[in-house]
Amino acid sequence: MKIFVLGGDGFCGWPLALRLSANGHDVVIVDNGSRRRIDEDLKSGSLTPIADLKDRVATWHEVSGRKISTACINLARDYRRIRNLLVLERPDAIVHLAEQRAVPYSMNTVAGGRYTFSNNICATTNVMMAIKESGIDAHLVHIGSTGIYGYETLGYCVPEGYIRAHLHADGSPSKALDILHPANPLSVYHLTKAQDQLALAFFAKHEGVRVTELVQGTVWGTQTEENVRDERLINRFDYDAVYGTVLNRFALQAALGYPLTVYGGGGQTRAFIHIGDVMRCVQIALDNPPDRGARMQVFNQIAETMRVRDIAALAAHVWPGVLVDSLHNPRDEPPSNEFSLSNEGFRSLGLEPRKIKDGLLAEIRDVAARYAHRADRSVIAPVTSAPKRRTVRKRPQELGLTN
Ligand code: USQ
Repeated sequence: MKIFVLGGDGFCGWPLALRLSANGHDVVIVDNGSRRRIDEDLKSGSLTPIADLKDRVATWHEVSGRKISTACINLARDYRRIRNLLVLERPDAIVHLAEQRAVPYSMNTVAGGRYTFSNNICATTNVMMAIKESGIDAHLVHIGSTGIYGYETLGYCVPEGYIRAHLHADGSPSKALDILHPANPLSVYHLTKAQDQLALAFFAKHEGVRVTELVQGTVWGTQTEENVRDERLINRFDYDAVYGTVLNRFALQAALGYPLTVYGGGGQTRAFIHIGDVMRCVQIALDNPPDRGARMQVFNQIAETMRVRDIAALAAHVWPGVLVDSLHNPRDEPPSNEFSLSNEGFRSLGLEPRKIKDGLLAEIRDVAARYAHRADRSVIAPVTSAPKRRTVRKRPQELGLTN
């Protein structure tokens, strides 16, 4: 297949481009370098030394003999360029990861929120408009977020995309309908993912675009089989308080002897998936497109759910002696919640996702230890406008972090 990877220079996009190329697909990366520019603005960066995109694809050609093409296009602004590229290249599938993906970036400043909103919404809409106008029949695979379901305890296992609703109005008989599961976003970033979902459903239903929505949990890990083939192919590893996701942050903090930054009591339950399983899920989705005219297909792309403090407990096993800081939570989120989601769709198609306990922590432990000397400690503590509260520093056992 010819496959476009939109956002192919990013944390999930780069290993995905390599995996698809290794699997024999003809890959085109479309990326405008925005993630690297945000690093410069935030004065932070990847723990691992990431080569620029030109060198990355040249290295891949050198080690694999396979070619990946690139195009620098701002999808939110350069509608004509993406449309013309679709007309020229006529891809069979498009994987869309070209969105600003950090919750704190979308919430810490008005500028960050406005950028996230306009960039994400316009990019997704432009891609769908361009598929429609170019007349191609590309399968669009979009990466969503489990955060659209909200972080309040729902009391049931969240199904994949649709929920059977029994609607009552003005005393008339109830009507059963399959509707998109209600969205309850808590950040501007998640708001864009919720709005994307509605737009994707619209284009599937009314314009015949074949759409798969992958509702993805927090991704952890760094390297895949392809990234390890040469150090110049290494994936990025974010550990700063804006872009670093919780498990990768804990790994680097432990490697530095920095206390783990558990926000609040750590009762927040989130969905997680290892980056290797993200690769598998996207390949499965590409192999199983919906029919033209079918409603948007939705998979929950998760392996498991865990509380933040249970993740800290696991880290304490891997890095004995690590301390934990129970910090005032810089985020506006419920202090604790239960969260259960179905991942039956991918399981029924053969995915057996790996769990955090399955020994995979060794990979991030090794990457964190190897590149710890490059870490900038000043970007680890969260930036918050909330009044300063006392940090409680404890041994994991004192926070009930044993398992
Ligand atoms: N947290 C800590 N300490 C830290 C960092 C985070 O306790 O040092 C907590 C946060 O308060 C939050 C949880 O860990 O409750 C997860 O935070 P995160 O930064 O690892 O992930 P999140 O902000 O939820 O966003 C990430 C990705 C985003 C993706 C999302 C999936 O950046 O692109 O959509 O995970 S989901 O979690 O389902 O929203």
